[in-house]
Order: sequence, then C-alpha cells, then structure tokens
Amino acid sequence: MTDRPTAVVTGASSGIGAATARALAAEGFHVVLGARRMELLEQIATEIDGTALPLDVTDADSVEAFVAAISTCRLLVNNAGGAKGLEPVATADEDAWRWMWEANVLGTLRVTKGLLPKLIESGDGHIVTMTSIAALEPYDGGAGYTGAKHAEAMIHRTLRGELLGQPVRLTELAPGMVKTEFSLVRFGGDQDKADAVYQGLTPLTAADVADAVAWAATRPSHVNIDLIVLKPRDQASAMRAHRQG
Ligand code: 8X3
Repeated sequence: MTDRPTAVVTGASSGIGAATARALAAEGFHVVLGARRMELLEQIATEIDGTALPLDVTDADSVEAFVAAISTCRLLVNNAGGAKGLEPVATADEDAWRWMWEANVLGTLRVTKGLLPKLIESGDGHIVTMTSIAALEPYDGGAGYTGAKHAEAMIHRTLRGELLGQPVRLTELAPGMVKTEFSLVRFGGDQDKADAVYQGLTPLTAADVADAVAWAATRPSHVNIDLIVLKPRDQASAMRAHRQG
C-alpha cells in the first residue's frame, strides 16, 4: 500500500512512456507501468518504486486484466501506440494500418474506458493522451498514422465535453520530432532510415516531453491544460524542418 496518488502510464518500457514514468515518480506519484516488454518495465519500476504490469493495448483481454489489477487511479497517461511504415496511400499496407488503428485508437479507447470509473472515483482524475503533430496535420506517406492519431485525438477531445461536471481533467500532448524508438519501429528496425529522420537537427528528447506531462499534471485541480504542442526549434511542421549540412 502507498499513500502516493497513482499514475498509470501505458507504453512505459521505453521512450516517452519510460521518461514520463520517471518524471511522475519524481513528482510524488506511485506509477503503474504497463507494456509488453516486462524485463525493461520491471527495471524501471524498481528504479522508481513503481509497479510493472503486463499490457498489450491491442488485446482486449490483456487490457481487462491490466485494469482489474489497478485499485486506484488519479492520472492516466495514454502513451502506447506508434507508426508502421511511411508508404503513400497508393501502396498502403492494410496490416500496418490495422495495427496502427488497434494500437493508437482502440488501445487508447480500451484503457480509457477501463480506468474511467477509477479516475472519477479518485475525485481529482486526469487523462493525458500522447497524440502527435500527426493528429493536427497530414503529411505525405503518413495517412495510416495521421488517420489513427486524428481518431485517437477525437476520443480524447470528445471526452473533454462528455466529462464536464465530473472531476476529471484532460490534457492532449502533441509532440513533433522526438528521438526515441519511434522511427526504428516505423521502419521495421532499419537503423539508417531511423537515424536519417533526426539528421542535421536537434530533436526533442523523451525527457523534454515527460517534463511537459509532469507540468500539466501538477497544476492546481481547477486548471485544465487542454493541448500542448511541442516541436524542436528547427521543425515548423511535419514536412518542414531546417537541417544543417
Ligand atoms: C511522431 C511525429 O511527425 O513523425 O508522432 O508523425 S511525426
């Protein structure tokens, strides 16, 4: 048992999720970390005195078991998700699209639905959803991901109205270029392609994004930070960046 408020972070085994778990623990939360890679998850949980639980957001049974293992929840960070491929619509891969829809859209829906009663019950709930600048604009080759991120954002933004009158805040985080495993996953493990995304500029780090989550989560209860868009100084939009050399 702990008297710290509970924060649940999905996709917490690496990148923005892991950095967010660390930042929230530093702010006094007991963090429940969910992800598929248990070894990594348990290392981080031990480091921050949190709790690691297996979670595959694309699997309804896994989400159900995850939610059942959580007794209280004051803050939920919907971070699990990602992109697969960068093909134009003309050659879109349906399996990649299906996965992106499952992970980003239905995954966020399942976890949010499951934890909503506990967030309300806490009397001071907060849902942070990690969308992307891909939830704000289209870009070439990105339709599978931008479509899924727009849909995920709509779940989140719809709740902002549906939960009026309930003690739950909603914050959407929309990062641009952040150097994590994101591009490595998108390009199926091709390190050269992943590195090229960040070449010639200084991308955001996972800690930069986590810092924004921690800030939003520690404002007074009556203050709702609706949307934070973060990009590197050298990035104006998904398709427009300044690169050295
Ligand atoms: C990641 C940002 O621009 O690669 O969500 O879609 S982008």
